[in-house]
Amino acid sequence: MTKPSCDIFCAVVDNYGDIGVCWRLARQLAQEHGCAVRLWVDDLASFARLCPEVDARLDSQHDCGVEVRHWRKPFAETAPAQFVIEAFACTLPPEYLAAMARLPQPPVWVNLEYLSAEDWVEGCHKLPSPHPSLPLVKYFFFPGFTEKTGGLLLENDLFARRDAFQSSPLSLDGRGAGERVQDVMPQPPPLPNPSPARGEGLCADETRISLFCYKNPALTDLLHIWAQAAAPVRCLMPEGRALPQAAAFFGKTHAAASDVLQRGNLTLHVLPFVEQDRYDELLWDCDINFVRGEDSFVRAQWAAQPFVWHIYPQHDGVHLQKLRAFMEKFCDGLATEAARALTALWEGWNGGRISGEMWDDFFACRDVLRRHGMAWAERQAGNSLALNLLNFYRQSAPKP
Ligand code: TRH
Repeated sequence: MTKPSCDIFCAVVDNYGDIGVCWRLARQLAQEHGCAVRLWVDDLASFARLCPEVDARLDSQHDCGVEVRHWRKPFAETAPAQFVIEAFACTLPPEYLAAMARLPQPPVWVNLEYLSAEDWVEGCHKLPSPHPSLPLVKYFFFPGFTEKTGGLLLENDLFARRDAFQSSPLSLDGRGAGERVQDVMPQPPPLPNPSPARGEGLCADETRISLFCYKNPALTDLLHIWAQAAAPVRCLMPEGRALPQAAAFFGKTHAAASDVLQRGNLTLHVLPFVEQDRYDELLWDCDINFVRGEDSFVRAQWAAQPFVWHIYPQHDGVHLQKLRAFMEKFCDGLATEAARALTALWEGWNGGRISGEMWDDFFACRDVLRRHGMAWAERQAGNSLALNLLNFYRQSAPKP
């Protein structure tokens, strides 16, 4: 099998989705497919939040089999790789493009697009776009949820790790899964004794929910609903832009990692931003996950617990079309009542207003949603984005 050298270019626009996706892809191409991967990132400080091994001061370093390079302007002279992946139309450095064009056999060049469940994606996947002045062709590569798209990023061993994590009530060192996740917090949180591991101890009827979202007027509604819930709700919320709003609900002007806030039946733990693999564990350990953007949204699907998606908001409202396109695909084959409940809550959450009824209906369907989510994850797992990219390279590269 050909194992091309590969350059991935990532510009961090805002948030963590761009680098989150690129880092995941880079690791997979290197570790699972044996490619020599260079990942060019313009903002190493943001990268270091989800990969603490990254030293933001270094121009070049190696992590997880990937050569991480600081993408500086102007761009130092560099021999292009055989396979060039421009992430999310970040625009390659002109010096690098010129070097590509000078090669007798230019690299295979794709633009990795944002994920969307909309139908038009199938028609645009792999379309060529000739460069206006250089002898180069770029291809659009669309991740997606159908066989005619590029698929999704999924590590080979992820389901095995997830299942082992979820099925072992106690790890080798004798701690429950719940406690392992609590490790992400800098200090042990004041959890009720004995261990809060799922189904054990005092909190057998507690619902554990991770909450990763953008600023959202519906957040206050949601916290109210949980505070008044009949059974305890333990919410795990990473630090971020939505946190001040959550803090205000508890009468605080400020909250930070390791704070524990309490109101009614709701306990909210503020988590630090953790590295990517730990974030997966958090999703596996929760009964319900609120996720956002692109990468955490996909990870929640692999976690296969009921989840609520806060889509990245766009000014012109096109995100709502994307939201509905996904809901339509995801709800295919789901029992009518559960599909209705999911649609109502997701619409409300993304529309900035939710009611207790929306939450109760969704919550009541959680077992159906879990089974459906598991089947959905199994189906989607068959279409690997990393593998599809490599196959595209193999088909497109000049034959020796
Ligand atoms: O950070 P995001 O809002 O990123 C967004 C979206 O990708 C959006 O589509 C894009 O247009 C915009 O950026 C520019 O959400 P996302 O995609 O879920 O990325 C978050 C990443 O952070 C993901 O890889 C998971 C990771 N993460 C951690 O590693 N640790 C954590 O503690 C948390 C909460 C997330």
